Amino acid sequence: MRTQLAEFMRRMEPGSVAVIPAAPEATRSNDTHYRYRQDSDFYYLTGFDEPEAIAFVAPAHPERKFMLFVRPRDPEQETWTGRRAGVVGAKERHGADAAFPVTEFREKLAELLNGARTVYYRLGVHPDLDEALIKQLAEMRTRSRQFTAPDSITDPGAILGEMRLVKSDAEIELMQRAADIGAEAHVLAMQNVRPGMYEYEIEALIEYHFRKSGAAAPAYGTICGGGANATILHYITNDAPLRDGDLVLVDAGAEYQGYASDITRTFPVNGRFTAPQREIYEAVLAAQTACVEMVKPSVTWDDLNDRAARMLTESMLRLGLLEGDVDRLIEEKTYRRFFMHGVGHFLGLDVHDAGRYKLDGEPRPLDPGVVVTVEPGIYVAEDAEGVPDRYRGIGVRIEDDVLVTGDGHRVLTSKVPKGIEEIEKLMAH
Ligand SMILES: [Mn+2]
Repeated sequence: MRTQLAEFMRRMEPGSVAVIPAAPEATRSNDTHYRYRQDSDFYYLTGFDEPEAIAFVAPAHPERKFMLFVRPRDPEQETWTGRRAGVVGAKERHGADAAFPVTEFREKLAELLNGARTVYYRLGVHPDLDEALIKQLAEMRTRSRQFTAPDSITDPGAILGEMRLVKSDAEIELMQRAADIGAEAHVLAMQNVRPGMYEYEIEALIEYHFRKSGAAAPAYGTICGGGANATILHYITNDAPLRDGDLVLVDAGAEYQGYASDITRTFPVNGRFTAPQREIYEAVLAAQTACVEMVKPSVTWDDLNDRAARMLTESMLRLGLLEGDVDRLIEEKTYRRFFMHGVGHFLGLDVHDAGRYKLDGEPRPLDPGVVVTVEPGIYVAEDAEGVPDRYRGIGVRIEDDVLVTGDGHRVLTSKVPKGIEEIEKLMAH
């Protein structure tokens, strides 16, 4: 049995069962679908990558602790849409104690739930299954001489989130690979960008490297914003020409065997930073480097956010973007005019990964095995009022992926440079 599944069973309440469905296929338009992406919790527990599957987990059952309901083998369908493991494959290759066609799930549901005190199931994601489960529970309660219905439906996210948050050595290896592929792609972008190219050419170059390296896909929509487009946080249109004298902000990461990297670099289209670009860049780099250096066990998100906010506010004052008293500007979060997002997030199977940012309302200390992004930025809109002209339309973000280790941290994305001299040197060749 997969270690993740065994650990999940260990953490489930006594006398409970779990229903964990696969992600549905997503329609792109009419009868075409997006490339299939498995639900992260389902994938984490089962490693099974097909749609229309349901895992049923029953730790107290003597033989059938892990059941998979799957699409059955169907030679005609498989000719159209691809190979299926089927019920035999689910048992032989995916470790299920028992497997059935997914069409039999609902008729078996009463028998499966009978006697369990709690059923772990995430409501609100699969409306059809929500309805089937709730109806089944109601029916079992009316037939109480025959069935004992579970008392509660509990979200499995609390258990799974905490498990997913702390990465095993095997997961860290996959994340390092995702980070390497991502970092190499950013290096390629720096080496190949030229004035007159379009943003989508950089996007294509990066995603070409992802796929060529065996990554399933970008882990999120690749952001490639030249000039003032860099000041739009989730700019993914990527259709403008890159101009001589502008910066380009690239936020792109690969998904490798389910795990994400998330990297941002900002560099000059022509290979040389201008003085105003350099001033903003140095301010962001100083905050980013300081925050990365802080990452170690017991540090909290509040510590990191406070440090970034203070350093960036001091720089904004020095550059004339803000005026006033530094403590007051921080307290009133005035810096949010130019730094409007948090300093980072958890990273893993999801780009914004599972796991709680606060525990009992208190800022959570980071634990060894957690992977975070550190990504401060400064964004000065083209039409920003009351700012020096020289900074208008400049957006800079620098983002690395950082593993918390036993006594400090390891930067997973160090293969791509971020110092001004290193970037200019790389781009000069
Ligand atoms: Mn990020």
